[in-house]
Amino acid sequence: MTERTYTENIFAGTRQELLDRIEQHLRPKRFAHVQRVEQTAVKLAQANDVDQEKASIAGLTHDYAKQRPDEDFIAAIKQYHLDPELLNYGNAIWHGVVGAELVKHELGIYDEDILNAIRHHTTGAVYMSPLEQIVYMADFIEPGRDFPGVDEARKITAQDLGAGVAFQTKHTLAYLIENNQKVYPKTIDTYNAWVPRYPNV
Ligand code: DGI
Ligand code: FE
Ligand code: FE
Repeated sequence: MTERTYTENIFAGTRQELLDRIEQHLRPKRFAHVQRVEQTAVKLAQANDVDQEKASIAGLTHDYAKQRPDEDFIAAIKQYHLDPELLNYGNAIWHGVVGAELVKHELGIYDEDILNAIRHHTTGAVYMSPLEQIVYMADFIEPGRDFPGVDEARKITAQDLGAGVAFQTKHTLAYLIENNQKVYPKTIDTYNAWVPRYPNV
């Protein structure tokens, strides 16, 4: 894999040091996934004129908290005074929204664009910066993903990042409904903000 050198002081260490920190918290499959998300995010950053170092760091850290026990998230929701409504959800929502706080306080990454990319990577958001859109899409289309529609998602995203966001949002909401799963209200807000703007996806 390409050698990447960090120069922007977003993380106080080298990329290898960041990888080592992340690896301590993830099982091998998940660790491999975040590295593929990084690669995909960096390519999308290149194509969309977005900071590649931020794309690398956000890609690597987006699932940093995914394998924490529920107690860690519940403690963090209280300690960092996050919306108590969050207590009604679970790991699927927490690992992004609450995970961003763990990335901030444990890894010392304070860049708000990166933290928002982590916060919003599962549910999307009404407003997403280009970096947030990139991490949201890279997570969905990284080369290890295999589900009906993924090739279409890759094609659409290569043509138009925002159209990719709309495609994923529609796909995810349809999946949740199909499986009788609880829909986080912000996921519906994301749908309303993005899908009607792209009538062709
Ligand atoms: O962490 P990853 O597996 O890499 O990917 P992710 O963070 O996008 O998580 C995907 C899962 O999150 C997928 O199974 C769908 C689920 N999800 C997304 N939005 C919602 C949701 N689950 C619930 N219950 N409610 C949502 O609104
Ligand atoms: Fe995730
Ligand atoms: Fe992920």
